[in-house]
Amino acid sequence: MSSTATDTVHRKSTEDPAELTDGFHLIVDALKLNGIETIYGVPGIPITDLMRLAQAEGLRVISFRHEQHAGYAASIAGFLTRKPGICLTVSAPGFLNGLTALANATTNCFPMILISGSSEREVVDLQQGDYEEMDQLAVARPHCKAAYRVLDAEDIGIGIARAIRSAVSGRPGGVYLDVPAKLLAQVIDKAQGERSLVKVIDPAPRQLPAPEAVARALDVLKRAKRPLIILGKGAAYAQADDAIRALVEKSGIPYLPMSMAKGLLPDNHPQSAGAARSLALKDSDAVLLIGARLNWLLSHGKGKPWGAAPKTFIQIDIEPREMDSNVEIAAPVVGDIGSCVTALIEAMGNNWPAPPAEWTAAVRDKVQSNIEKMTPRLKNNNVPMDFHGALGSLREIIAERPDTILVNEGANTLDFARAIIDIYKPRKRLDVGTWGVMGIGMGYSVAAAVETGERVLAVCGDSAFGFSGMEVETVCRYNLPICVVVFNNSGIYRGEETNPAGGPDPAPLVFVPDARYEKLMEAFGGVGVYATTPDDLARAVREALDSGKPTLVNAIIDPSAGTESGRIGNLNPQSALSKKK
Ligand SMILES: Cc1ncc(C[n+]2csc(CCOP(=O)(O)OP(=O)(O)O)c2C)c(N)n1
Ligand SMILES: [Mg+2]
Repeated sequence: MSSTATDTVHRKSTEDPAELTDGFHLIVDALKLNGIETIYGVPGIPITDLMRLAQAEGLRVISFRHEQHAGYAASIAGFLTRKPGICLTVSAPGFLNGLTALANATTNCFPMILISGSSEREVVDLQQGDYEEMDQLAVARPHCKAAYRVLDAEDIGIGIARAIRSAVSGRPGGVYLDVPAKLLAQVIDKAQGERSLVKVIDPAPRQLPAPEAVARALDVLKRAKRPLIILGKGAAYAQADDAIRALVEKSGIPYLPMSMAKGLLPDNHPQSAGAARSLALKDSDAVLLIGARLNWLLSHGKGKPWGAAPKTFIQIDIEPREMDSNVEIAAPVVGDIGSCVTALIEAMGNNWPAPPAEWTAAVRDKVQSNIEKMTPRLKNNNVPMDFHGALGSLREIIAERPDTILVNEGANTLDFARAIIDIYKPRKRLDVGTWGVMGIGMGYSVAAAVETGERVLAVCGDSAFGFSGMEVETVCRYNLPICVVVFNNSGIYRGEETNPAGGPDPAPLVFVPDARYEKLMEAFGGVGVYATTPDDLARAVREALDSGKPTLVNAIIDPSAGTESGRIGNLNPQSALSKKK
């Protein structure tokens, strides 16, 4: 390849430069041809000029302080738009920083393409110690859906087309595209370059379910005495909002939204079983999963949370291998969610029987009593604030402004916010997802603001915020309408632990007490607020959402209010020895 490329450069360099193009231009042209509008990344050798050119050519380029956050931004852009989010990084360390986000995107089924510059193949492959040397393609491969490298400029068009189709078709995920420095500088004939570009036609083709699979699913559902629908983030991704709502309402079946599916139907919908999750899982006899996997978040479909009653599962998913992943799926429905849900609605006909009233009433009563139990706690004015008091005021703000996108990370801060803050519209809640990863806060917030133009409210634990805190500079630099609320309980889970050995070092879970996070935002020209009461907090957040100015509210939370690992403390390994102490 290299001699051909060198020959090409040599031959072409004698011609009129107006007749020539290069790898830099072809990448930008290929992305634009395929409707890509934004690139998230961090510049440096060898991709600095690529970022410059992308901006010059009219793409929006959002330059971050750390590639992981650019990667998270790209991945959530993919979730929100169904187009692959693009993250651009330098070689080895920049690539590795972006790789966490690529792996997270793949795990969460978000379409994303990580494009990384790489060093000279001849040197890398002989391990001769090049600048930022790494066999990136091999490192990326296990962490994404597909990984490709382009070596010839005339293959850029097909390489990008392949990356796009791989990211968005079937089950979406992360794709890695390796672009060696030499490729970027390769010069070829302009007309030839233009001809080599590929516009991806129908990048995520619909996949219709088999009619017999639909009939089987309805048969199970019709016979159920206590049916339940579970909506996963795949259902939110599908953008089949009307069809999903129609199916739920036509069936009359109680539904449970997974965290990022909240808002597909408003959380105050009469069929929502959200506040009666335990009862719904335990007592249901037939469960229709729509874009939700039976992974750890649903206790693998078995064990205590699912109760003793036998369950029959119906599953709608685009990935056939998802079926029977953890338990038997009695009625697999394989296809894209929009097509599957529409097929179910059509096959239900006009006389679909409502589920037994005994069941729907039991769920509704439990929802009602749990909400009544929680309501007074949300109105408390304790100082220092507890999670309920602080989140009670944010809950009202989201109810007033349902278009606001809520980004949420932390342990207690996450688990309480998920339960307390109702969401009213689809794709308005973005959180730590399948891995429960800390650090998505600022990356997701930036992309949510950039991609939707809506206000963003990021509610982050103080530990969670720390993972991406430096990106408040990015928020200020692009003047994005993001209000960050740091739930400052001075630590991970709680802020009052002491060093058991009694030495001068603090315990590993606690931070500097009374840290002034709001000054970080002020350092870059944003608004900082120190809030100690629910009223202070509500006032500051309303002001921020009115003005659209980058704002950080440091919400002081009682260091003793949280619990170990939030709601998933049971996942901490416990040996018989540690129990004895
Ligand atoms: C990348 C990553 N590193 C570490 C963890 C482990 N972890 C889970 S929650 C958490 C922080 C919880 O503290 P905070 O965000 O302050 O929430 P709080 O419970 O105090 O409200 C950490 C470090 C993780 N989930 N992801
Ligand atoms: Mg904390």
